[in-house]
Amino acid sequence: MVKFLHISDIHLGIKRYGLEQRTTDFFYAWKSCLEKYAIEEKVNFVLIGGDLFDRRQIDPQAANHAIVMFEQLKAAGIPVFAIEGNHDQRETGSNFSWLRSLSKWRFIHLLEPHQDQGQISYLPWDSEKKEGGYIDYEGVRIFGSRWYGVTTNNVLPQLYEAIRPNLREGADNIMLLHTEVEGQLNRPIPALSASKLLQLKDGINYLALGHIHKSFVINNWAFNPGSLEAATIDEYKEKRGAYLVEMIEGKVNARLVQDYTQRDFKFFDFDLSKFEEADLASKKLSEFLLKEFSENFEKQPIVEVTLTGRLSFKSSLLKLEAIKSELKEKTKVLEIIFRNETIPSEYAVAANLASGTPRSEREMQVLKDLVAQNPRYRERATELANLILDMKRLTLGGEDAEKLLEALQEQLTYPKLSLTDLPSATDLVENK
Ligand SMILES: [Mn+2]
Repeated sequence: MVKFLHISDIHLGIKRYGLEQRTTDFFYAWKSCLEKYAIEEKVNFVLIGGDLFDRRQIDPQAANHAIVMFEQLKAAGIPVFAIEGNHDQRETGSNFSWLRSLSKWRFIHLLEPHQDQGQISYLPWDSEKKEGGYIDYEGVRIFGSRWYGVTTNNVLPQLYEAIRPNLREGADNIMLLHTEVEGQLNRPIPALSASKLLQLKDGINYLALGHIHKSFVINNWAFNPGSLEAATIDEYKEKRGAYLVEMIEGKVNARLVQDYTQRDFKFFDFDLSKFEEADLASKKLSEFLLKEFSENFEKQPIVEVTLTGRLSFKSSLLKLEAIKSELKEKTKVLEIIFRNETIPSEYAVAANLASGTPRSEREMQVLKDLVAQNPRYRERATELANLILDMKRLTLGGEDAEKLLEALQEQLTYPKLSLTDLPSATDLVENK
């Protein structure tokens, strides 16, 4: 039996929100995950499915973050088998990458197929040169690959043809692959089709995937752990982690483990519809957030506030920067991000009408929305829109001004409604 830890997309050296803590968050996720699930669990080896680093050109801190843990793994006698991802792969035409260097320095084994004039072949690990396409660890053979991007669909059959003669009889064969997989991302880029992927199943017992930042499993055979930390707020909401795997004679028992150090995120929606002006809205938003985070949080969360509703003022008038500073000063919140999903007052008129809506309905909706822009009349928007239409009809019917005024006064039963707030009858006639 072998026991191993499969991780991917660690993105060491990542920078977010200009916060030093965000960079170290990714280090702590990597450190705590390896300590808990590799060293304490006494795994036989660790697999890295690509994107160890967030970029090709890393800074010294990111190199430290990587090497500190490789030293620990080395001391524990746990080898690391890795491939490059799209973030940290070598530059086209260059023979150098940080992963190659780490491999030469004996921190990891970077597994790369040999490529000569477009022909892919696999060579066994050369412990002198510290390079190779596959490597044996006791009863297991592990194959590497590269990031092929949009060409993955074309390259995969060639890759498989190159692997096939090298499959190890009577052993468990593992392959590392950094790729998009069809159906796992809602992005309009050509992803690897599931049927192409399943071709590898003939001979490969465990496909160790990387690249997509959420976990998924295909046929208890292809495993994608997702990013260790959340690179975006949306990723925080996804199920991610590492796979702790036991394998006996091709039988895979993989467990997604997630109980390691990660930054906490909090989410709120805040509806701004009911505020007539920006100062009050800012004050209420600030009060709400200060109350929410008044207790001392052990963890310093990153907070995302989605602003919703229909605005009665320009959103730029909200004092978001001041709210941010105050919250960060008075509470343990690490960072606050505002997501503006409000409907600006100037775009809120008849915005959702289907094409082909009859003119009468369209007119009614425009009037209702115009009236509703003023919070004082919002609740009575339908009633007042009808009143305006009545006035228009009477005007077009040739009623004289005196009669119109009478009719208007009759219907304006609410004392707070003043006539000057309504469009004049002449305006309506001119714009018909
Ligand atoms: Mn990637």
